[in-house]
Amino acid sequence: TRPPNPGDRFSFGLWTVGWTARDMFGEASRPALDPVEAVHRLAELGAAAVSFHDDDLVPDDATRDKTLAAFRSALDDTGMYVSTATTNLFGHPVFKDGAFTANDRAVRRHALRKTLRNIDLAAELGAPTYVLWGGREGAESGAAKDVRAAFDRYAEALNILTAYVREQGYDLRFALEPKPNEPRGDILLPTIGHALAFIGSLEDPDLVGVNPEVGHEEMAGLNFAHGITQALWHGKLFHIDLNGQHGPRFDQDLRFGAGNLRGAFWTVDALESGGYAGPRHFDYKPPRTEDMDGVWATAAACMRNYLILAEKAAAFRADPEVAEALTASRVPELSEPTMGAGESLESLRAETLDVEAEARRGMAFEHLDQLAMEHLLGVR
Ligand code: 3MF
Ligand code: MG
Ligand code: MG
Ligand code: MG
Repeated sequence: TRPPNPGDRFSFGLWTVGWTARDMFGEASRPALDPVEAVHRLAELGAAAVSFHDDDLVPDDATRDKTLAAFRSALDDTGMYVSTATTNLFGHPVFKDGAFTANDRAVRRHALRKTLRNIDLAAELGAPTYVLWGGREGAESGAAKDVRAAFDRYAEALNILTAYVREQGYDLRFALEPKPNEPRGDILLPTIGHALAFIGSLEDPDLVGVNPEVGHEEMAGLNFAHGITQALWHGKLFHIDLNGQHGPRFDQDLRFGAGNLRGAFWTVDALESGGYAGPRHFDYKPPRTEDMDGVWATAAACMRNYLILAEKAAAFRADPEVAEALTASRVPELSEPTMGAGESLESLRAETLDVEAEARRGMAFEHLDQLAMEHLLGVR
């Protein structure tokens, strides 16, 4: 497999390689990482872009201008760009009951202020997408959140933000990132499907899409490749968070390809053959066991695993035996309209099907899946 290059459009959150590995039970196991160093190291590894939360890059007003100047030079020196920006609306305890849906109106207004400010920075830095992960928008108990009112406020916030972007003439779209739980017991917009339905009720739905994360859907036991394919079908896959997860448990944020490897194979297949044109963005956490060498090893591995899987998926799609197996499984037939041009309901009603004979016919999916497995295992 060839090394990654900027044409692959790989992107990393500053908070991924920069995670100091402080967790629920333990202190940080790694030192803080300067965003400038992150940009240089990721560029050397073949990445094209970075993304950031306001607080990852400019946590402190006193040093804001200096930090931004250094960050811009790092981008200029390396040719890296900013693929997305987002707001940290979860770290500070002021957001303990949420941001756009906090019960406390003053907190909601603070969250909007913080977001508007970072949208200006995102636009200045040329980010095409602004991600909104509502990590604290949720509850631990039933009566604590008036869920209908919360959706009113969530939509109100999105309507304000989309109107602002239109007014300013920014070339920026929003991507909502669903997650079922963690850090809240239950988070609003828990899955891709919930987010897509919500977007349909906004005032400016064209400006809003989704940023699904592998691990988040898999935490809910869902099929990620199916989820992103539905998002693509709706024209709503604006961005993606790639990582790894071992089934429904805490958010593991493993490097891409770790955890559910077969899911990763179908994810890459869905992206590569589904017309996704955005950045291949990694949102993962190098495990707490790793030192900085281990961090860079995981970053390189995310990209390498993607490229390996893209090769495997392409080989699977190009294999003549696979083409035969797909036909035997009648997969291409699903692309034919059920009612063809000129066919009437009358002709449909006039037809009969030998249901017993049809029912006896196998679908041969297992053979097809075995071919995929053998491509993935490298024996074909
Ligand atoms: C949490 C996440 C977030 C979001 C980020 C927005 C810290 O599980 O996935 O990462 O991705 O806030 O992009
Ligand atoms: Mg996540
Ligand atoms: Mg995660
Ligand atoms: Mg994420």
